[in-house]
Amino acid sequence: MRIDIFTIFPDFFKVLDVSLLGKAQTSGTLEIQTHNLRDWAEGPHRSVDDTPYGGGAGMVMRADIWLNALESVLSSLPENSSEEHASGSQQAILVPSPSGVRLTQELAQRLSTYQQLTFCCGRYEGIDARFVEALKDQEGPEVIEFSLGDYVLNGGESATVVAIEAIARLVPEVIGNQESLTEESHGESGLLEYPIYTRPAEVAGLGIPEVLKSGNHADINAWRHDRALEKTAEVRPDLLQIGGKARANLSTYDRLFLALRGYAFAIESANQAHSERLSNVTEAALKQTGGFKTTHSPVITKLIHKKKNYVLLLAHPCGDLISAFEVLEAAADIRHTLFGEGQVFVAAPQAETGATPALNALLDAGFKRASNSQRRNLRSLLSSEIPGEDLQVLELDAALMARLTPPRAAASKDLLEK
Ligand code: 6GU
Repeated sequence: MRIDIFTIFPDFFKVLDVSLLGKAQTSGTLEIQTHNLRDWAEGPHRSVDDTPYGGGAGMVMRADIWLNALESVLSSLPENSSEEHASGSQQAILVPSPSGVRLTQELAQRLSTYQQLTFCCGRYEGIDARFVEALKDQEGPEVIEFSLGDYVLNGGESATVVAIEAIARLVPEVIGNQESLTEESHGESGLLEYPIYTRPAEVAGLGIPEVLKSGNHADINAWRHDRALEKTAEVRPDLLQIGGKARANLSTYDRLFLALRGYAFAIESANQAHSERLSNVTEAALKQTGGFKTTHSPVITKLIHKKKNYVLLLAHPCGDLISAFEVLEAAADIRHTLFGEGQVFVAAPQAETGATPALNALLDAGFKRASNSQRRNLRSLLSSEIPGEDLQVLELDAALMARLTPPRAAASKDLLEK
């Protein structure tokens, strides 16, 4: 990959000569060229800026100087033909700006397949708008104004270093061990990364989770998955909401895991009436809980400690848990109405397929211990509650139950049993 950087501070980019990116440059995997914008400026001061039309604070970088600079360097590079386009040999011009599109892992991933990238580091109040406008008008490389986040930097240099690091590390050969890329935060699952540990076994009185010393990889993966879910729900609940990156990958288990920890989810539904009812419930739940992170419900805590065998998930028409609260209420209701102690049923509507076969299968498979009248009751309760909807059953063995049990439930166990 070739990278060209235009800046009035070429020295800024010496940081790219160290560590992995330095090595990649030495080996030839990465070629980084910096260009001093002042080389295209005229006059004794080689000034590149002027005062803004319309007035206002600060100075604006001149579009003509920028266009000349890019033209003289980019014209010497190989063309961006459509054939190359198909084979991934593309070019892009990247302009750091607080008003650009967000630099995400997806964007970094896409750009890492490009052959050549040009970064244009503006300073002061930015570059005359006609610079980007003219570039977009020309037939030539794709132009992307990008931003790191909702804050303002003094110039594009530091943002460019960040972008280059995010992009270049995804170029094969730049990072020796490509496997280390698969499980990190913002990776495929969309979840944040689980915590990691190394020797010594004790630091500041803190030990290592036992499971990580067990050598049991299934257990270790399960533990890591659970911690990734918790961490994401705690610090980035937006990733789990509609449109969030982790949303589509959430399994039935994941949804239940999160619901039991009090994370309520917004709802999407094709059915207007249903959708409204569910939204009201969710809203109420969110109000009661002051956000996504809710208190732990005593109802579910009690249920969890009753050593039950099954969880019945009544999912929403679109497969979502309605809200922790509705789930908890339904769980308590169904259990009290229909079953004896020793089983827990967590409920929430769902509807990709017809209800009846699924309900029958559920009753046959999951509720063998229920009496016929209990089954009839369940059937009518469910069908009045969620007409025509499907049901999902999660059968819990002891191990799954242990994973699902929220830590605070464990802590308050004694209290609740009294
Ligand atoms: Cl890419 N540039 C500048 N100047 N400020 C920023 C930014 C970029 N991203 C966030 N703030």
